[in-house]
Amino acid sequence: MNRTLICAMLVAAAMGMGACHKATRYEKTLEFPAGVTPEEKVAMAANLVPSQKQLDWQALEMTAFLHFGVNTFTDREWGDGSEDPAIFDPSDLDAEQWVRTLKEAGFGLVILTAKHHDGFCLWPTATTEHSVASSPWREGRGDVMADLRAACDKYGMKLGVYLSPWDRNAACYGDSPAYNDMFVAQLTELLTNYGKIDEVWFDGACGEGPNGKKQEYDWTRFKDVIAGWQPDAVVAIMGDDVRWVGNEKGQGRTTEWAATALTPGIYEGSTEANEALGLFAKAPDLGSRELVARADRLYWWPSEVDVSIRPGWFYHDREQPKSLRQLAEIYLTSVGRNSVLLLNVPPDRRGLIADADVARLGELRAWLDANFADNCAREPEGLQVAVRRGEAVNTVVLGEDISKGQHVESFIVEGLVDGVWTPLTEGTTIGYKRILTFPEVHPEALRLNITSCRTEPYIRLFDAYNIELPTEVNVELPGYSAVDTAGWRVVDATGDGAEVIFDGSESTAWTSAKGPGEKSVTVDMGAVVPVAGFRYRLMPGDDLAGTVYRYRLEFSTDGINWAVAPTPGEFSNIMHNPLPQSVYFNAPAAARFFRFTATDEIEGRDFVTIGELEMLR
Ligand code: FUL
Repeated sequence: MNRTLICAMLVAAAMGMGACHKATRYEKTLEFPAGVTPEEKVAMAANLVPSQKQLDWQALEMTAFLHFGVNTFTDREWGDGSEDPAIFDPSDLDAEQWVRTLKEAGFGLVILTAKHHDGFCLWPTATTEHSVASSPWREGRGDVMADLRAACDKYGMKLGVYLSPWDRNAACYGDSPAYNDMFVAQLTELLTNYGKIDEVWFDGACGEGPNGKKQEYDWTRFKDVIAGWQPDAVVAIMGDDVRWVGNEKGQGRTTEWAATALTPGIYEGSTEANEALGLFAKAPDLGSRELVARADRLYWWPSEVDVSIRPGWFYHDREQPKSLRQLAEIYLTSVGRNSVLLLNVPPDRRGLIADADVARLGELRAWLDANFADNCAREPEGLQVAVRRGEAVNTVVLGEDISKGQHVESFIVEGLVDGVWTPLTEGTTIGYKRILTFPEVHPEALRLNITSCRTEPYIRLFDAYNIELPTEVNVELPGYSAVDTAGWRVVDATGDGAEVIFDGSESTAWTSAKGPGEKSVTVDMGAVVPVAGFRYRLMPGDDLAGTVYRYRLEFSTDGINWAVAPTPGEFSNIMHNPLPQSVYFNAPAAARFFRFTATDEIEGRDFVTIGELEMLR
């Protein structure tokens, strides 16, 4: 009997005889008893299921982030905590505009950065003066969280909070018990004063406090506080309900197991457990059979893809939203890869979602509606569907009933084309939702041939569409261009071969000499030019070793007298969001020479790499 048929029969059997089929299910976590065989482990893994709140969260599919705070007004990505609260003064803040825009675009939950790494609180907290209460906005009587709560109630939107554990303002940060108390107090205010909270988002960033000591967070206590006040809230990243996918580019894995051997970072012993299995957040394989065989425990820890609609997480006037094509692709590589999309849409200095972003979200909704409204699969029979006569198909949407676990390990989708079953596409995991595209065909029917599975499959979704990706629109920044590099020459550099940083090639990069201390490169541009900003392009490829984190840029007209350019001096968040870094000055500097000095590599390595260094005019 062929495998497809067996699976179809099993599905039918499992569906029809629900009550007879009694498997022991393990909710959220599973510990293997000593002595179980790899096969038994796989069978147990098949019965690992999500908690109800994880299921509810997964079904949202699209959730939104709002990055807003002092960085919106300083034009930075990471504030350092020294910001004057007086700069927080949105002229026209309207949380209803945020929620209405997001709701219309199809988002079901919105998460506000109630406090980012700079420590500034968007609600009037009793724990610090570094909050909206000290700002001129609404004469210190405003509360962004309260406004957002009211708007969410009005539009039927779920609410979440991002509270950064890393706090660059709190004087007690680094004095671990004292800061943990303060953090718990902040968390308690947010969880008790703003109605139902459905997601709490903790980033794992951790630094040293003013006392020079590294803060040690009390994750168990934070988790208990949330469970006490908001038991239905999922806790993301530094929590055990929702897992960071591992990049900020909007890309889920093609093989994405929600049942994973990766131990959440908040658990004691997680570092050792993950090291023993060679696992880390970005690891390509988090749940294969081989891994399950080596693991002691598994977790239902599904993936969330967080990405910003703009290059940065905060609003910057000179940046543009991603194109519709990019957003459509992000949808396919997040929701379409067994993940929940968390798309950031940062309000601007008015306190409104920018017009360009409102328009783009409207386009995204229209694209989703136009492309995924007309399912031409009909008459499902087991793992086979008929296709409406004469219909063109280039996409299938598959889904497992994950309330029974995640089972499918590999599959082939075939189409009955001109009377012949022809392979159209294939994949590994399916999970909650999997979207696959292939060259257009006109099949009479489609069938799902599951080639490898953990116990039996439970397929709940098998749809077929003919989608069209939007044409790409050029998203170059208006008004800026790179200074022509003809005649440039390296005057001095920490290591040979630095000319490649201005060779205009995306495939070359300079690696400085190795050793302690700063690494710099000095270039003579041949003539004095007005420089309005600069762009650091990283080394090509995925290897981030050598990426510059902190730097200094200096200009000179004569190569003797130097002035430091007005830059933040830090490519904040570059380790997680390794995009080209563009920095723009308020006023152009006149320069013939520039000296770029890397003061810190992202992980303190003793060398740096530069793909390209462009001066902008
Ligand atoms: C990161 C932060 O450092 C970014 O600024 C941003 O908030 C992102 C969502 O998480 O780790």
